[in-house]
Amino acid sequence: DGMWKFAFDPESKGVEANWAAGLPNPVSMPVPSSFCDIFTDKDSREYCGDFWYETDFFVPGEWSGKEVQIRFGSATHRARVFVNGVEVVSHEGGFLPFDATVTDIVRYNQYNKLAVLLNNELNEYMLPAGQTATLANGKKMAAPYFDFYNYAGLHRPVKLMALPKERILDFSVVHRLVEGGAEVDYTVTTNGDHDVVVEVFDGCTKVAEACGKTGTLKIADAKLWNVHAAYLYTFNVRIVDGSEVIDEYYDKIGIRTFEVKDGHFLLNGKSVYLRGFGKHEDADIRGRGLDLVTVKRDYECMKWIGANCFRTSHYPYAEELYQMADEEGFLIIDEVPAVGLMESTMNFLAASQGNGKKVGFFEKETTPKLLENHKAALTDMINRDKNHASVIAWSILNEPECTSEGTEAYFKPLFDLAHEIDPQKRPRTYAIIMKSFPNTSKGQQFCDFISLNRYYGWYVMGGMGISDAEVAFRREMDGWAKVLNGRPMIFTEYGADTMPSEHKLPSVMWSQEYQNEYLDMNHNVFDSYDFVQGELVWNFADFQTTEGIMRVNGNKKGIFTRQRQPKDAAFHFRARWTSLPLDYKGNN
Ligand code: EVA
Repeated sequence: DGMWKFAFDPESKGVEANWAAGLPNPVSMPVPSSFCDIFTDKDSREYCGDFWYETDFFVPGEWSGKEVQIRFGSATHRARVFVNGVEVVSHEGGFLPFDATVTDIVRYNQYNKLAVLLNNELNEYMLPAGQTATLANGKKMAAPYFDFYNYAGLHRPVKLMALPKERILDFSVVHRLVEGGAEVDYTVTTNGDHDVVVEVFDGCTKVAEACGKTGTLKIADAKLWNVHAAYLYTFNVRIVDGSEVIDEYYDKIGIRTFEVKDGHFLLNGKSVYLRGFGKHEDADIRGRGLDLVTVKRDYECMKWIGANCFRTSHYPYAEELYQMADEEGFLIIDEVPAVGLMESTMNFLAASQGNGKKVGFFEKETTPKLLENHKAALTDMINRDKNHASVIAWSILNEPECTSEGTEAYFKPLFDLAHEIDPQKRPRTYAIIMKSFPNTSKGQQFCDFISLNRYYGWYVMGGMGISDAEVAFRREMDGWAKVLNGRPMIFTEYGADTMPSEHKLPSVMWSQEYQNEYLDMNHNVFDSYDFVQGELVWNFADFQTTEGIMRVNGNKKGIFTRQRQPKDAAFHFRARWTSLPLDYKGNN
């Protein structure tokens, strides 16, 4: 990380012109960050196409004999990586890590050149989906089918790693509560045949030990991981050859179970009512670049307000956020970047007209390609996040067009895949768009719990019409009651755009007073249905979107401003969430 070199490549000539050996006329660019909001001219901020990053790195001589890799936390949206002019890896998808093995390409005891060609164009068969328009002046412009700014760049840390040739590749854990403690089934993957030893420590005290690549660790009187009361053990894996340690890896694990049962979410067998937010990785200037200061502030705000859960709308976040959730005892619904699977730049609105805009997004020529990309992202997300105690569920899509014929054929393999690869078999869901009703949604039957994005009183019958909105809302809820079959429902979105500058008596839409009235109406509805087991308001904070007549320098549905200061609604939520018991509407 640090200050790298950067250049746009609008004619895509960099590969042929060997920019991998050094960029012509570069500017400096911090990593990690989005490049967009750093620039002061519009063409650069809105740039769409190929662009390059470059840096030099030193490889110590004593690393020779080891496996040397470069790991990217993410590169948005696609990347080709060159080391000393040689292409070493390419990757599609802007929100998950990948690495390049460069053992035989780097020069030891010398500086080496790393160049990365990125591209931020959108299309209909990659995630997230959208289009790339070309203006009359020849410039490309991103036309997202989603409501967040198409930030791009090296958004997460880039790490240079030296690893033993024989090493630990992966591990997974599954927890079980038993009489007098807990059992942890583990699997370790290595690339060799030497013995594996696994130990669990509580602070400095060893509490369990096992040998072999798979096994069960028995922990007497295990301290369980809980909401706002996270307890973490140290999980230590070693590959050994007699007394010699060939490789060693540490991680933190929280022992807990999570399941959906009889209309409730059970954490360690006890009901938990979810409360919190849909979020974004989004902040001033850095865009979607990882910023630990913002991450920490967000957790402080979420603790203050009494939240216990958030959805990583609309893409997997940086790993540092999950580690923090493990430590702070937050619950995460982890979402793959399957957003915009609906053909419209304001898809969430267009789709809500009439009975939903029907374009058959899952019946296109490109659908098989989209499905392959979707499976790859889902696999990578689950493999990355499967061991986090904080991760309780997988969100497999956000607001897809789920009323058309191809829905079932598209959904089934994805829901099956999530179950197959997740060792903990976490519950699966997707965020269901307005106007996809219990009788018209062809995807809801795949969900282990139902997640609704609803805007009654905002996009639907807002302002003076809010009393009618409540009637329509309740009518819809009565319909869902008939198809739940013991599944809980949560709200993954509800919210009202609110300008922090506006106060009005009596209220009008966009004022702080209206946001509170809107929330009261929604909460009244939630409170009158026992099957509603969670409320994740949209959004934690105001965030940047594409410019347009629907947005005032971004989406203003935040409960906090983009600078992470409270709107009036934050105090409203604090009063509600700190008074609702953890097992509100529980079965205990
Ligand atoms: C909104 N509605 O209109 C939100 C969007 C979000 O930002 C949605 O899932 O239905 C989308 O991305 O504010």
